[in-house]
Amino acid sequence: LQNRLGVKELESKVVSATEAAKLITNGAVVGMSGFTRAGDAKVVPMALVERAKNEDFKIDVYTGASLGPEVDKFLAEAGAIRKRGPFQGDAGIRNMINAGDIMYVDAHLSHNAELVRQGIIGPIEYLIVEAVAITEDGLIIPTNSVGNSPIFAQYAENIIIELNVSHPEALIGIHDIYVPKEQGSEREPIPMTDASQRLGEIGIRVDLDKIKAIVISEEPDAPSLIVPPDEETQTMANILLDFFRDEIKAGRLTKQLMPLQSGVGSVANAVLDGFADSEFEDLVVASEVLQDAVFNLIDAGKVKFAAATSITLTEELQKKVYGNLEAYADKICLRPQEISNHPELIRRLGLISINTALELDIYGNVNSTHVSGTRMMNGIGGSGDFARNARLGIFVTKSYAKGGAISSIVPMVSHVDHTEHDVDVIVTEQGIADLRGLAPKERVGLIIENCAHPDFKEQLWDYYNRAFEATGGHQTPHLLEEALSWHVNLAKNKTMKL
Ligand code: 0RQ
Repeated sequence: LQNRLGVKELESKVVSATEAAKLITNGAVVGMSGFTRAGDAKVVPMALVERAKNEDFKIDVYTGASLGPEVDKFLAEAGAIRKRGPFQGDAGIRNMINAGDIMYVDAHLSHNAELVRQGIIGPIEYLIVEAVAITEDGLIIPTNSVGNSPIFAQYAENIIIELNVSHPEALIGIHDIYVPKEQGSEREPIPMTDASQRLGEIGIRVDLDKIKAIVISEEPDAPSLIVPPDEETQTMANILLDFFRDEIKAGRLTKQLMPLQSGVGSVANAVLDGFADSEFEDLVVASEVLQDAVFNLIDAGKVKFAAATSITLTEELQKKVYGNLEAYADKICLRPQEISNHPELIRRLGLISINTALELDIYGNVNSTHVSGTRMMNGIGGSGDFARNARLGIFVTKSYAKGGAISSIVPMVSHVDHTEHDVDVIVTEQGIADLRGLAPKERVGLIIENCAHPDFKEQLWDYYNRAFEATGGHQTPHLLEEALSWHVNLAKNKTMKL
């Protein structure tokens, strides 16, 4: 513990999780660490679950992104969450959100920090943050994610630290904590022109008087749920790699490409895996989550630097990477999500961003969040931060879902997360549609012919042709009474096939 708790006076703050959990007031707004099941506070939330079983207890929970089961399943199912933001990815809390039991604010992940600064989110009574250490000079060193913890720490009235000794000390030095000042005259440009630049301190500087409790923990993170590439995700990866090759031939990219961002999930991971046996080299990753593939690419000498706000690994890779973190220390960096996802930096660095759609329409609008327009899946996460500001905003999805009953390409999306203005390229296992510079009516043929599943092509053409006819060729032809009929058919007959 000596190495982990550098400020002697704080030793008196060490208490049990139960004691710490008692500090939080019913009805409070609570910030928690954690981003995509990495670096979450775990033991204090589980003590809150116990509290909620015995008394009236409900709080608003804001985090970096999705958490493991402690909060997004057990705390939710204990009825202890009134409102949740800005991202989740667990069936437990998802079902409660869609049953109307929990209010959910699904937000761009770069936006939270400004909302905290403005007091829209808050007042935050407590931040519960997982840390690997508190240094002698009082810096809180987060574990394997940074998320929103720095901004929460700045604005929260109080802080509870879960000092998790199961995380390797080698994490110390990996973080780069830089927090922009208030908007307005105080705000300066973020001085980063290269994704590997460090701008801030190795930990979160806080007013030590705010630290009300320290709980020692050994709970490991819930491992990442990534499934390995299948034939179709592999095909999508190959299509994308060929697209990058064409961009190099056209003189728009070099073999180093541009810094890569990829969303969480199997396709994103498969795409990155695909670089391993390719001619691309000296790649830079500037993403929000570093999944297994990034570490494999560092090992293969393909990735020279990788920055993000979280490291989310499968159990097997967790063992390998954390057992040998020193080997990666000069090649990785974890930043606050306000920085990893900052529009200013995404645009300046010229990112290539790859995110996932649930469905998209014949004009290129993308729905990443709402199943059939009403039911929340996970959330927009960082996909909007990246897609709108990237040099190349790419969306991937299989062309069908649920065994072929659902077409991922529909006449009109039932919810829009990424408008046609933010979507440059679409990839399915069928092929690719490069929409850059095209008018809506020019996109239709590419999307249907290259990306739609063969079972739905005729149906899509039929819709478009009749919409064109009926509107006399409007900018974006639609039959308003029919535009969502595929979703209605799905609800009634369990298929989008007419
Ligand atoms: O459900 O497993 O029950 O069959 O959705 O779909 O194809 O396994 O793909 O795991 O990558 O998830 C968009 C949800 C895709 C995810 C989404 C059903 C499908 C399956 C999952 P089953 P897949 P993935 C990173 C940045 C948010 C935006 C983003 C996501 C399940 O990638 O949440 O990228 N992205 N953010 O059957 C009904 C459709 C469907 C459908 C698929 N059209 N209708 N169900 N499914 N298409 C995140 C962060 O920033 C933190």
